[in-house]
Amino acid sequence: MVLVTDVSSDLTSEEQQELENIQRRKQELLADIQRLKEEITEVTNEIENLGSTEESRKNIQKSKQVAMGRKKFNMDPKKGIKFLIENDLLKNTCENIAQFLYKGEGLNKTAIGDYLGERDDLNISVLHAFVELHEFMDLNLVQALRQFLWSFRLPGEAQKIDRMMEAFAQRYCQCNPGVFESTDTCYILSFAIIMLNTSLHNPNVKDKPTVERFIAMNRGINNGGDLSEDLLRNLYDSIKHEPFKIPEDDGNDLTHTFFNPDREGWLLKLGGGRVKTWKRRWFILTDNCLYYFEYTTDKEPRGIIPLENLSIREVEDSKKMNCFELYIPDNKDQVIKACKTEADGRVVEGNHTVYRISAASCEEKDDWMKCIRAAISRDPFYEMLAARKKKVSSIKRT
Ligand code: 4IP
Repeated sequence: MVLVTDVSSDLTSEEQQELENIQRRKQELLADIQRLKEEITEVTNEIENLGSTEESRKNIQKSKQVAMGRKKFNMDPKKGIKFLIENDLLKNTCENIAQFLYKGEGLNKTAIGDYLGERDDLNISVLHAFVELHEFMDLNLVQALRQFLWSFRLPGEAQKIDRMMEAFAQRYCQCNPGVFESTDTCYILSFAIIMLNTSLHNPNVKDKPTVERFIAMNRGINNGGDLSEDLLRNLYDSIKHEPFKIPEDDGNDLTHTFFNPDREGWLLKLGGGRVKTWKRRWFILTDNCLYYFEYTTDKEPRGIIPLENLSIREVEDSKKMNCFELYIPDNKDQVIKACKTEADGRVVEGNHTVYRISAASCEEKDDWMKCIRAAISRDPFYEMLAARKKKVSSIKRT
């Protein structure tokens, strides 16, 4: 066998690419072989057990039911847990359910996150038992977050994130007394780290924060005092050298996003170019964004307008009725952050300082404006975070 790594430095970039493809295919084949081996072992076991004692037949039956319970859980976490409990496959205690989720065998991490984020008393108790299973003693905050954020996928809803991160901060402080003055400090710093991870590793973020900026951003969060610079530097370096490994969201693609819109319908949009033309577009309002498509059946939008920081107002237009506009308050010349697809398929940044839109009737205009207003009302999560920051920085230290 040729030792490919010895020659890789002499290869052209095409050869290098080809080599990487071969290596990737090899990995995939190895994974397939491993899977097949596991299946063969499973089938062999089943064959061996066939016709054997009553007990082993029961075991086979049980493992089949557990597999079914896992599938149910992945489709609907609450139903899955109910099924497992009703069939005596899982004991009905928070500790046992938490253990089952913590082991996570065959479970989808998005489903685990959804279950743990629910507001019911049982789910909240399971969340606490789940967090207790994590051992954070002598781990720095980044190491603890790595472990925690890999054990499930954080759901998108503000209240859920808040509950889960609160439970995390409590557990971290319990395992590491004396590191932070309060759990709020731990909570806020955890978010600062998650945001730092995005800023440093998301290629779309151009302005990468320096360690000095990170330190400055976290002034006063330790109940009015500062955290040690060494601690913050360590955390910064750790994230810089190794980004968080976050479980893939197995179902939350664009199709999923468009599945449950706040509102959708035809509207006319005024183009952003030099020659202004009105185009009929299919608009979908969901997840705090406005998407527009050429046809209702298109999979890819022609444009996406994130609504964060935008305002909406009614306007008169000399050519069209029932118009409204999206704009940046107090900054009429600033271009709105958005993206659009060019005729040749390239995705580029938008160039609108306002988006002028016309609805077919006055009722439709009012309804669109109402829905968009509701969507752009400020992100509740950031408000919660801001409130905590205010709280910890205003505490007078004695
Ligand atoms: C186009 O006009 C369309 O109105 C585009 O809208 C618009 O892009 C273009 O603005 C504008 O020039 P013509 O088709 O007459 O050339 P859509 O993408 O919905 O087709 P926006 O930014 O509104 O999506 P510029 O700024 O890309 O030129």
